[in-house]
Amino acid sequence: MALRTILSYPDPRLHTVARPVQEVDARIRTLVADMIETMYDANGIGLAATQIDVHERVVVIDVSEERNEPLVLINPEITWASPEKVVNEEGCLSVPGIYDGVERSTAVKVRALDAQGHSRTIEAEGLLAVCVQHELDHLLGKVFVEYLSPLKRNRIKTKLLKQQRDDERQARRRAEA
Ligand code: GNR
Ligand code: NI
Repeated sequence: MALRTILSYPDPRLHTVARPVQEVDARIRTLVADMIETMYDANGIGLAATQIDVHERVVVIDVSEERNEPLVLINPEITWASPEKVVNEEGCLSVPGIYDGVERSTAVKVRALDAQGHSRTIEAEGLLAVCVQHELDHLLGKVFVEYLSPLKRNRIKTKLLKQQRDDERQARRRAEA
């Protein structure tokens, strides 16, 4: 298994639309294992393949307290979304340090393949429903900040670009020392 690098907003690759997985084979199972490892390492509750620059419809999620119940969703599709919606505070591993409210359905049903390639249906509510919708957006090239006002989004963009420049400068200084 291996850790993969998570892309940071406003990286344009985060807006790539993922294509469906053709076959759940050894390559996909390696991808899934790496994604689970990367998600746990980053203390996230979910990760979409898009975030590690792999543009296939693969998502991993773990909303359990003990972080030992990984959920694998391959070619996920939302088959039902509740008309009832609620605003939740969201964050994203690709938008570090930024949290803001996003309106989502309170419950969804999802059909997806698991890591064995078996089709299954999941009924999600609460944090799992939020996370499923957040991850499926990533597969469509959508980051949660796109639900915010252009003013907020531009402030976030500027802040993260500055942070990335500062981080790179620091890394260079350390390399020279
Ligand atoms: O770790 C994460 N936490 C989170 C909190 C509220 C709403 C959505 C999320 S998903 C995020 C991990 C991530 O960026 N997945 O794409
Ligand atoms: Ni995210």
